[in-house]
Amino acid sequence: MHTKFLWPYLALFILLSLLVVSFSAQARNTTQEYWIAAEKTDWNYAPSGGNLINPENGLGVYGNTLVYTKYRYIGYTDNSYSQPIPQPEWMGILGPTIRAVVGDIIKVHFLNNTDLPLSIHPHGVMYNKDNEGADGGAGGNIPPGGRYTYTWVVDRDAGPGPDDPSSIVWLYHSHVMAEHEINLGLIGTIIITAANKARSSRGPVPRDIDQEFIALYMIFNEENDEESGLKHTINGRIFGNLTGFETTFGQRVRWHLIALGNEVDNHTAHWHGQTVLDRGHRTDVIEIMPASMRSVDMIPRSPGNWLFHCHVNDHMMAGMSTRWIVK
Ligand SMILES: [Cu+2]
Repeated sequence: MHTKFLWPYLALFILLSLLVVSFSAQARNTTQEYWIAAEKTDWNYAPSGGNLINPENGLGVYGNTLVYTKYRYIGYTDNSYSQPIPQPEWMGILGPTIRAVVGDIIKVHFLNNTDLPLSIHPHGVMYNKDNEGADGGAGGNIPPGGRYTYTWVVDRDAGPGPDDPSSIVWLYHSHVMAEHEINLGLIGTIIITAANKARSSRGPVPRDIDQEFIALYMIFNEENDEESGLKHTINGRIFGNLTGFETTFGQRVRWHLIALGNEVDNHTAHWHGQTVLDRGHRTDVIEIMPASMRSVDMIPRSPGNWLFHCHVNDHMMAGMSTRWIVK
């Protein structure tokens, strides 16, 4: 019984256990904090004033009116809500992207700077009734001028499943009168990265990916179903007016595709020049329906100025197209 020889090993074992426990506890307690205001703004569906896909065709009836009042989620640097966080041009009308890693806590400090009661209702993450942002909980109806801090838990069930890529997309939107507020433009996304696939807790992006894009396919209804007011958009822009989907040859690119809206919002997102990998399957068209959330990967193989558009005939005609550029 040479117990005295065991003591150093036992001490080392205890020390290592403590390190593992404290490390994993730390990893699970990262809080991702966001300051998001809802604001009323003018929105131009085609800032160039023209059809950038087929200039000779013009904008048709969809060009009759281009600027409408929208409500948007705007991200700020802190609780003074004075410094908006700039977004890439390709994000269009989308609210700020909330990012977290499985194990994190998300805190969203919401300020309703509009004239309507609003909320933020997340998909995917775990919440209790007061943090649902809908349906009667404390965060379900924030009056004009009101503030609320939502706390969401990014548990295992909010992260990528066994067949998913290393990050997946969830929607968030206002949910007092959801159908009305979604059409107003109160839409954003949450991207959750798997725990062991993130670059770091401060930058919760997947390390096996170089670039992530988000594309919302949605028909905004501006004029009570009048055709001229049915704006067939990608991220809130029509006829190629969404710019900035730019990448370089050989980059590892992930596309997070979402749709929202009505029964006409059945979209087939199609890339020219490239295929995508969808959970092990190759395709160049991804079908999305209202509230669909899909994440697919590509490594661009051909430099070019390529179309990225909805493949539904009526939607193509109505301007649900833009370009993605491979340099
Ligand atoms: Cu479509």
